[in-house]
Amino acid sequence: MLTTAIAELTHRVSSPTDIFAPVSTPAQSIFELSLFVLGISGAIFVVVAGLLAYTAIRFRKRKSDDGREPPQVYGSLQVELAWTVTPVLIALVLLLATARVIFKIQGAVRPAGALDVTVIGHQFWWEYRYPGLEVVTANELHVPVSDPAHPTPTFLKLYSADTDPDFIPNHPNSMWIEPRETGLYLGQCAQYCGTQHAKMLLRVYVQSREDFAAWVQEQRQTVQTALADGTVSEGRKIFERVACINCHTVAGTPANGRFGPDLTHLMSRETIASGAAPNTPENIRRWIENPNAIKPGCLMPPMGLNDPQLDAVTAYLVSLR
Ligand code: HEC
Ligand SMILES: [Cu+2]
Repeated sequence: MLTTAIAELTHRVSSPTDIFAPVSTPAQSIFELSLFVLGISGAIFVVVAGLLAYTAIRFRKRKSDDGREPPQVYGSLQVELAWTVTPVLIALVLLLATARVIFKIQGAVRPAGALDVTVIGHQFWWEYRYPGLEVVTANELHVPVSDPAHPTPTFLKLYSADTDPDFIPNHPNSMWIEPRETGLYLGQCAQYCGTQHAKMLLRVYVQSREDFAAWVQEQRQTVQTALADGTVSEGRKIFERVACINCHTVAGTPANGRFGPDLTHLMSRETIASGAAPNTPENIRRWIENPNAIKPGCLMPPMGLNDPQLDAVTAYLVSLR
């Protein structure tokens, strides 16, 4: 009751990354737990701070004090038992409540409609691979909304492409989400991974089941580049000649690099470079000319293309829908 009221209230004024407005089942359980913990620690704070304030005022130094020390009390079994047993009991309650939520989330049964996504954290962008669906994309994760009658949660396997000391390389972590409201949700890289860590946004698009199916359909189509267009085919030639293909994949072409984002359906994304810039032809051109101008320290080098080459490569990339 109380938690829904608080969620309701904060939802109206929420930022896209508001921890007080959960819309996914595990997030809701964690939110309820955090309110419980906050409640208990808040009560302890009020009691302790209240006693402290009372004591400081009630027993303050007065003119009438005779300067004698108050009676000193050593080794009271009752007092010592009370201040040992009470905190132990409180800590035990918090521990059990937390363990319950952890086991509930980790032990969730996987319904038949669950979706799998492999998430790979690169410096400084996200790779998403949908193993069952043959879809690969970057930075913008699309998942279906889950309806409690036919749950379609998303199970994520998380890998790190680099050797982040907090992550064991090649040892996947896993988590699941079950969003109940469509919309765009923003996330932030949570492990400091280098210069461009701050510009490593992740965007989660929660879509209705039909919209998600349509998106998957689109992503599975092979690209039809308008090769009849002179500039586009010229751009493709340059793209395949100047090492872009060592780092980028465009399905159905010789480009099969995995170091940078998959560009097969580049134009289906709203942003480039992990949310660092809106995905417009001007920004793509600016990006290829000098990635560091948009994202200083990112791991794509400027490729030294001249103006006509930049125009041609941009025309080719813009044709990748
Ligand atoms: C050394 C590897 C490398 C080469 C060569 C390279 N790129 Fe990249 N590219 C990257 C990396 C890494 C990123 C991701 C940067 C980030 O977001 O931090 C990227 C990002 C991009 C993006 C943005 C994609 C998105 O969805 O965010 C475009 C477009 C792009 N590269 C085009 C090109 C073109 C065109 C060339 C050739 C002229 C090229 N790249 C050459 C590594 C490379
Ligand atoms: Cu980071």
